[in-house]
Amino acid sequence: MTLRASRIAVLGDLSGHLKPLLTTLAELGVEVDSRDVPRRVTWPEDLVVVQVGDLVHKGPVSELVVAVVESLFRRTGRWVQLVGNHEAQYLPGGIPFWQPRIDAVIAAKLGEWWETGFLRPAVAIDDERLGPVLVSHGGLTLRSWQELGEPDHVGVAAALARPEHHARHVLAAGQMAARDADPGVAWTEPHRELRIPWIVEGQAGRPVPFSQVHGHAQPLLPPSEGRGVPADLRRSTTVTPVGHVRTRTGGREIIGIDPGAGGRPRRPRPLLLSGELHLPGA
Ligand SMILES: [Mn+2]
Repeated sequence: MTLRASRIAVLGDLSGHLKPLLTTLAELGVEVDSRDVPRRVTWPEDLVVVQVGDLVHKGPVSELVVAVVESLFRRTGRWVQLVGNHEAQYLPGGIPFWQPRIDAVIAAKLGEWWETGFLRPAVAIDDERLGPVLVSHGGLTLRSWQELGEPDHVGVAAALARPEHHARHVLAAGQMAARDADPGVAWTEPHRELRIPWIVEGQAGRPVPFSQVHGHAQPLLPPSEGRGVPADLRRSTTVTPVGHVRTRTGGREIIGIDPGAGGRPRRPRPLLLSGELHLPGA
């Protein structure tokens, strides 16, 4: 299915915090009748929200965030939910890594979302300014793209939606979970696993096929900056006034939008795109 929208608001990690979500929605013109799970929602016609995953853990109200997202989707149909590594822990084949676990009923809800296809590995966007864009939780590594047969952004989103690719290209953990394997999109580390290989590709004169938008971790900012950021990465990267981290390579951009919430409520500043949103398998 393809949706056209003049405002495709790509929203970063929420990490168990509800207030920052409600503030951001209000700024986008969404009206809800409650600070809890809304019963009535007034949603601007030109708006679609794509949330990049990590709804749960760290903050105080993971279960409530899941319930609010479900309500927004059911009442508007204009919410697209991607899978983060924190949701992945509750899915078949996901790696259990975080304690305490969320309530079992809500965890089962995430499993239902995955089975019905509401919870997605990635979506593709044709944006009026950026051109082709792939949106996922952590970003698609160069190696995964090559293993998938080097498809375009719509082809990647379609491939990742297929269950046979979930273990290797969606749920596999890399260095952030102290694993050696090349990570799937729910787990990609933003420096060495994502940006550096794509920068090398661009420097080699090979065209980078699409731009990417991801949440999951803040490139160049704490806590990952302490790991030693190569000069090439610093040179090609800009941090915008709202905290988006934009790295240029091969005529494309890799844009990190995780607000770095962690234990503190931080407002996810949406990246506003405009154009066509491709939803595989729907
Ligand atoms: Mn994450």
